[in-house]
Amino acid sequence: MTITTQATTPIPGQKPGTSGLRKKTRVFMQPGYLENFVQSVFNGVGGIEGRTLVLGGDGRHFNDRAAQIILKMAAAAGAARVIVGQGALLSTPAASHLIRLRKADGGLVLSASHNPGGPDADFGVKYNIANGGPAPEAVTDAIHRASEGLRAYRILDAADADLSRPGEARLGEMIVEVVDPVADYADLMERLFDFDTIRALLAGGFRLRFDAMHAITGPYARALLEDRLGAAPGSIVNATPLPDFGGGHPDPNPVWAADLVGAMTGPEAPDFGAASDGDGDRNMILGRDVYVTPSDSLAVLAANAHLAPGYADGLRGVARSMPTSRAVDVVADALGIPCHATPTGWKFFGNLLDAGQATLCGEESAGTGSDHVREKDGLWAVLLWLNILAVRGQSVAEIMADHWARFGRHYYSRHDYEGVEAEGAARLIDGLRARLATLPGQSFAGLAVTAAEDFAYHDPVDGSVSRAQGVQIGLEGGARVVFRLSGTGTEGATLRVYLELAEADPARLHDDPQTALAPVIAAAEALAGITRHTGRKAPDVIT
Ligand code: G16
Repeated sequence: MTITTQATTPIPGQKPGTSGLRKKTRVFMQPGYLENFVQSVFNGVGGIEGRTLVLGGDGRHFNDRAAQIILKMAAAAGAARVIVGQGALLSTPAASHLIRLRKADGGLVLSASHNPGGPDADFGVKYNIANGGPAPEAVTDAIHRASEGLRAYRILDAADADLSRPGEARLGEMIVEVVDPVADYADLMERLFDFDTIRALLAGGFRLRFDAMHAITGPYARALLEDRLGAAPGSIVNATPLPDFGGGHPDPNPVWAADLVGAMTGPEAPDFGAASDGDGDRNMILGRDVYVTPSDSLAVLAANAHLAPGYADGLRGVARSMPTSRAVDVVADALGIPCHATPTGWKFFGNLLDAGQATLCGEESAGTGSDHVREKDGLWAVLLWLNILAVRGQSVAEIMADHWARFGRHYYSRHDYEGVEAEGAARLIDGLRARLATLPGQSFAGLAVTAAEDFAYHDPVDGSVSRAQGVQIGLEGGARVVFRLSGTGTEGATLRVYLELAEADPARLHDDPQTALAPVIAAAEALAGITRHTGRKAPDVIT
């Protein structure tokens, strides 16, 4: 078998964002585009000769072809072994676990996460490091630099590897090891949670509905919830992964998982509902007639994690992304453990988890996880919720009411303005940045500003500093608004406006969030001029 060295030129924009490189699928399918990026990854990490990598993806359009190209390039680069999920499939948390379990040097995950899939939708490639977590900024910067100087890529001239069944084969000198994508991950879950107690709950008539959104978690949810825990057949819906996610948008929020929200409404609804995203790292939690915001979910999990065997010794600390509500801060205070605030992006949790400074982490963007892997983990959150529900013997609504009564409620919502003109979005953020020093003391729509900053993160473990991570503005009465631009979109800019109001008054714990937040929403518009800068009168997505 021969190795071809293909001359190429740098392709602008191959800079990994919040979570890997995400582009339109057709961009990735252009001759040489994927190859340039993969070679830049290999070069950026100092070469992969003799190394072991993990490879898999969420099954979206181009997943299978991309996997074959990557295998041939890894072989050409001298990798010793690539461990691939059968069919080139692996959920993001399962990939993270496999990297750790097999002590691999890193891994490539093919996914654009919650973005739609298909030839006219999105594709992505993420590189994870040896701890199983997303590449930190130093590594993504090195990859980007490598892409800017790329002159050639190398690829083995060989037939496609057979990824259809578990086993080992050679591709050139490299071993391709195909593994069951589910088994190791399911075993890990069984070690963390009390499966007997959950099994008893489900046998006692507790009904659940898990919506896999035609994405990667279908086979994982079937194996865990139906096969190992005995949930009634049919509890998992949209369980077959499809290359275009059935034409849906595999983002588990009330907008894109509206079917599930509908199914969880009314007296006949199941007791528990959940969904996960394209690559299985996000989650949405629902009870009958109740939606749990991701920020609240993190707080409830932190307050109750000790009820699961894997966390029986308590938590060493918790971490949330800066825009995530401060509900978990209140729990951490009560538990007497540290609470860290990091920039958006799971990669920022890696050091805290490795250093044992945090056990649980979470984000407002429907991500929760722990130190069991180095990614957020949708099914893990579902199982921890089930474990808590089984031990406490209460409904989701009762658990939420208890939680708010004890810790107060943090009303929370995120307003997204998607695909807006990039210049207008940048002007809005820059305009706020320029006025930060003068904002405190001024009032907007009747609310006085108490603090204003452009969030910068000082990593307590490696001392690195990440600046300009979002404009955070404190308002009187325990309110807060954060403005930032998404790092995961593929068209124009997406402006995210995060709105929060802390409420301790027992008489005001059960209002509609948009109503409770109305003054904060008005203040956000007055502060930033959202309509003026984006031309939009209302957000595209409210979560
Ligand atoms: C990714 C990151 C998350 C981040 C989310 C939203 O999630 O891993 O840490 O919170 O994007 O980021 P942004 O606000 O920049 O769009 P995923 O599920 O897409 O990998």
